[in-house]
Amino acid sequence: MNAQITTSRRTRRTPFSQYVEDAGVRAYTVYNRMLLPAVFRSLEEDYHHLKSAVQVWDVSCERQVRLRGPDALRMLQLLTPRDLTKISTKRCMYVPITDQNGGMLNDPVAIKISDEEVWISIADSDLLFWVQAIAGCNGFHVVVDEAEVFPLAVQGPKATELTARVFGDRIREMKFFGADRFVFADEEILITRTGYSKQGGFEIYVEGRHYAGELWHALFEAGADLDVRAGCPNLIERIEGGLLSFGNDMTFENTPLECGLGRCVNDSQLATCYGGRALAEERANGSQRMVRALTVSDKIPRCDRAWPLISNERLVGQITSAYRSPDFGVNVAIGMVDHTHWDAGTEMTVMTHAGPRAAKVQQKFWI
Ligand code: THG
Repeated sequence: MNAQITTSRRTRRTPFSQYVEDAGVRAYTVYNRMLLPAVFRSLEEDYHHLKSAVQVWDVSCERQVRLRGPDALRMLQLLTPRDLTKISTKRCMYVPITDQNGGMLNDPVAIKISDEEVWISIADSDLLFWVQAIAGCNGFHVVVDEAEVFPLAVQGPKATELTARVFGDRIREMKFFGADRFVFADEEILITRTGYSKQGGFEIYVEGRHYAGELWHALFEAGADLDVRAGCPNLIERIEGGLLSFGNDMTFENTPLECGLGRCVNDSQLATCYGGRALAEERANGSQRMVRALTVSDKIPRCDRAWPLISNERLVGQITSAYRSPDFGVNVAIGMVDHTHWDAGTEMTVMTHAGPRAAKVQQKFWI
């Protein structure tokens, strides 16, 4: 493509956009109608740095769909096939949200704020409308809105050290998907041990815009000797790690079982949650297709459309994310593959928009 995307009021800026630009952001993408940095130096340079140091990410576009009222948790449990018994103010959960057919509407992180409040930290789809409609049409005692919250992620092998320097050593005691409150600038701030990378780290839920600048600068001052940099979710690292991207690797045409999220589909919920009946049937009969890690041969163009997977002149799936991995020396890819062709080692042809390439199903993701 030889064109640029332009910005306007619709491509919402964040409290950190100015700092991200001062740090030299080279490309943005749009996520939930908000700016999300995509590249700083180069995808490859950002990748090596993420895997060796620590980065601060403006992930304000992870919008918080907020449910407030006595029915908030009961309603959340109807929205997802995952059993929420273990959610608490100290533990958040990854919860696929399904429609009446079991199709994926979003794959957010759900955070319990109190007995009467939850935040759904959404991926890139308009979940707010679905949740508002369900609340409004079923008489739930819940008010649903988008909170004025702007998450900032700290990711990388040195993320714990940096976050502890700014928020205190209690950070080090948090478990994966733990949640807690920490003091900064006289504010109690929610932090979770989550983030869209396999390098580990935290997400800080900045409420309002007033202390955003102070926090950004505190992180960069505290991390100077750690080579902290502004960064962003890295396409290569997240493919290696098998982190799915909603709208790319799955849509409402896929179920969480097809997405490899069977661990988030609990039988106890299937009689009651939206789409539960379809999911129970799929579990009983077996899925028709599933997400797979694949490699692709030769040089490949940017994967900005689905690439058909072909075997014996038949369509057997598609690749939806792919990029050359510097560490593994192959093109790493994520695809959805029919049951007839999903076994590890199966070879087929992928029709990229620059021509056919050889594709091979892998046993697992790389990290
Ligand atoms: N953090 C928060 N909100 C988010 C994201 C995030 N909203 C948008 C997007 N990312 C949602 N998608 C994901 C995808 C994967 C994970 C989290 C959010 C993730 N997966 C773990 C893994 O695959 O290793 C395991 C999760 C589990 O099984 O419990 O972390 O990143 N706040």
